[in-house]
Amino acid sequence: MILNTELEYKGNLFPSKIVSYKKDVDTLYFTSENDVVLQVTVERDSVLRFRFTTTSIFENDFSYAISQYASKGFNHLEVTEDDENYIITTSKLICHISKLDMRTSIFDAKDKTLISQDELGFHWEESYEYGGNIVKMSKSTLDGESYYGLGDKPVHNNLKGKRFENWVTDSYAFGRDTDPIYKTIPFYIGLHHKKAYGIFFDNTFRSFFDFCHERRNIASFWAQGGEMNYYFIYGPQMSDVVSNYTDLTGKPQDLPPLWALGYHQCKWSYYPESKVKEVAKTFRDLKIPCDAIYLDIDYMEGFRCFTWNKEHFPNPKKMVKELADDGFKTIAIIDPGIKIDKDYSVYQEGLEKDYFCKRADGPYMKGKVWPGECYFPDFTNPEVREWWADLFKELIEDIGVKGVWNDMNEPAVMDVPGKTFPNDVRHNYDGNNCSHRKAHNIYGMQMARATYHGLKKFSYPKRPFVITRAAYSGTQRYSSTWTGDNVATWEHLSIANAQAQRMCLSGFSFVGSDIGGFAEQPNGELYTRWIQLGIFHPFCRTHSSGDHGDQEPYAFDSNVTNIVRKFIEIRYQLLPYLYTAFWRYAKEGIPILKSLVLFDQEDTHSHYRNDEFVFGEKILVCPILEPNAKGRRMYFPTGNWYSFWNTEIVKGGEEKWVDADIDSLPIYIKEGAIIPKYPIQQYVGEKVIDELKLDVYFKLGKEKSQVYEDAHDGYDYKKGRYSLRNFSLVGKKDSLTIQQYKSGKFITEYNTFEINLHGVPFKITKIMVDNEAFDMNKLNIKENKFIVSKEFTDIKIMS
Ligand code: MIG
Repeated sequence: MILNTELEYKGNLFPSKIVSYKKDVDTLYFTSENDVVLQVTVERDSVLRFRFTTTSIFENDFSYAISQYASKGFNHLEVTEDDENYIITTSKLICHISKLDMRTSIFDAKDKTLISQDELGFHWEESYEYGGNIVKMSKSTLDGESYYGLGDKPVHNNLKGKRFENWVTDSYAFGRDTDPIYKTIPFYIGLHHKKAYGIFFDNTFRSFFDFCHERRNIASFWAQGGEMNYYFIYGPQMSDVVSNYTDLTGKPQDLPPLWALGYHQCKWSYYPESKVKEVAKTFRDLKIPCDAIYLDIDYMEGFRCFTWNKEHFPNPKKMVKELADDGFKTIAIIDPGIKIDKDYSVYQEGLEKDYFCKRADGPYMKGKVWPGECYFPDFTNPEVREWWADLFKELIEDIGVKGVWNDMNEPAVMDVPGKTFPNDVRHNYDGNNCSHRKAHNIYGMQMARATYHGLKKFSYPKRPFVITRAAYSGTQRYSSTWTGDNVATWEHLSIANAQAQRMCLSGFSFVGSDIGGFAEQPNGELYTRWIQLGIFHPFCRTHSSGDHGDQEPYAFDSNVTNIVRKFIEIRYQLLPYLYTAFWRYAKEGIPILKSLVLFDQEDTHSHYRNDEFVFGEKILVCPILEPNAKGRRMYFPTGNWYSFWNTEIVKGGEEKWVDADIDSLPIYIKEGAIIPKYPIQQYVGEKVIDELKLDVYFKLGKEKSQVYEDAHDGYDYKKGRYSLRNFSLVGKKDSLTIQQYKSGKFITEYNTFEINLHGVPFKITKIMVDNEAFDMNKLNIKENKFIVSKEFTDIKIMS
């Protein structure tokens, strides 16, 4: 027997001195004496990619995360050298690469300050067990540096002092600090001296991040295989870091249909058909707005995907149609496990076509999930993805289901250690055959991708809607997501708040939690507080496990129902505002929720704030996270903020007590904002929008607002059929001017705006609309309201 202890115990290895350097347009190659090659690609002036090999040859360059639409190109690139370093200069960055050991330092090109510096830099350990390397990177923490990001980690906003693992995991009833959980988003943001940068470690193996946990002034990351391959993304604004990361890994490829931003009702499970209809009817009877209802696993025949239990759902097409007639979109769950059953066509086909995952030596990957023993499609095979997409034909095109919910796609396997596939399972990985060690973290993402393509194809000309539990960086291109199996506790309400903010900071804004908690049962108060937060999450759905009782807005007492209704109504009124925020996210990668640190990184108070966030551009929200609260203390960012409820003005830059009894929530509007509102509807499209309300909040000074609209579904908006209104507001002591500049070819149904002025500090005596005097008899003086044509370009309100 050969005991290769020499190989096993070599320990950390490092690049030695650089012996050659080569430049190929935007890519530079540095080779060390011991055959390490560092490849630096200038993606943009503010984005550099670093890639290392230790064998002088790189692997095939393939990534599921990077979007084909990622922006490329830079204004300036210059490579120079001095005695110690190669020096790469772009218009935004200066990067030093040490000739001695390949360690890098990155500086702001403008003011030459240090942004990021390798400590040990790249190093590796050979993997005795699997071959290849455990690849590692360590960087020095700079003075006062904080860390953010990493997807769905259920922890405090600021990651400093903690260590994390990335391995997509089914985590029923996870808790604060449980790690890892459902998602792998190996992207973090560093912030120091008011400057932010990001690092995206695009490696799908099990990976780790340590932020000053192991060693006090060191941030490090490593993975159990693959390449050291990371992107450095400079701000200095954090919002630019996030938008550049999102540009790199992709924005949603389509806007969601507007109904998907409405309220969704879910349960494990609503069945039979009569139950589904009863729930839908109760919503309508009680006038609680709702756009979508979900069918969890029990709609299927023995949990076989793409089948129906005919006893409980004798005529799914009819049911789906009747629900649709009442404004409900039906969403159905589809899991990855395909039941081993020789009479089941999906199983037969998968077998015949050789589409199921196999173990290293050839047998199928067999695992137990809800249907019993299953095989699992290899979604990393492009042919399998196409097949999978086509399986949706009947469900979507014929039956009329409007959205698909992908669950258990970590992939989750029951009753086995690790709760997932063993490491040796083989994957196609788009022609880069590999084991599950490499494919695990992207398996769920590729399932969501295939599902998305199916929906896109069969929903046409409508837009697809997909929701997934598992995700890797880039999944936001295809799908929305939820935070998995949480619990009905106050602590989980605060976790949901942190997770939604963190996901938004991590490029994935279409996110929400199971409102009220999935496991266990909330009391009316907790449910109410959760709805109050949930209406401000981009994805807004109540979901719970059936074992724990009812969890509809009407399942508590009538007081709860009334408050919950009031808040869901607020969401429906704010739909044009949320849709505009979504459009900005899809276009520019600007997160829909902004943690205070992202909203105002200059203000160091914001660096450790957890609870408050800005919804869209102008609405500050602070959830109530404790029982029996009559209010709470919250931090107001700099500037003046109007109470949403009574337009009282609060001066920011400090922490203050705010009242918020059970029927209220701290919601504040940034001064100068123009907030668009639709009427309350029971579902999107219930009413013709015959007027757009604009809530205008006076400010001494200037402020810009936008309203984006289109047909709310379909693809015409991609051909220019959208309506974008840019408003600019200028307030002075004795006047207020609002100007509108409109672009896009879409013609909104309404012809007028109802303008509601808030906080105007003078008595209005005269209004000019496009240089003509407005009939003052038409001004509602008590409420400072009036109606104008939607075509106006200039309104001047005077004392
Ligand atoms: O093993 O489909 O997170 O939302 O209701 C549980 C049943 C499987 C887990 C999901 C949850 C869903 C449930 N699923």
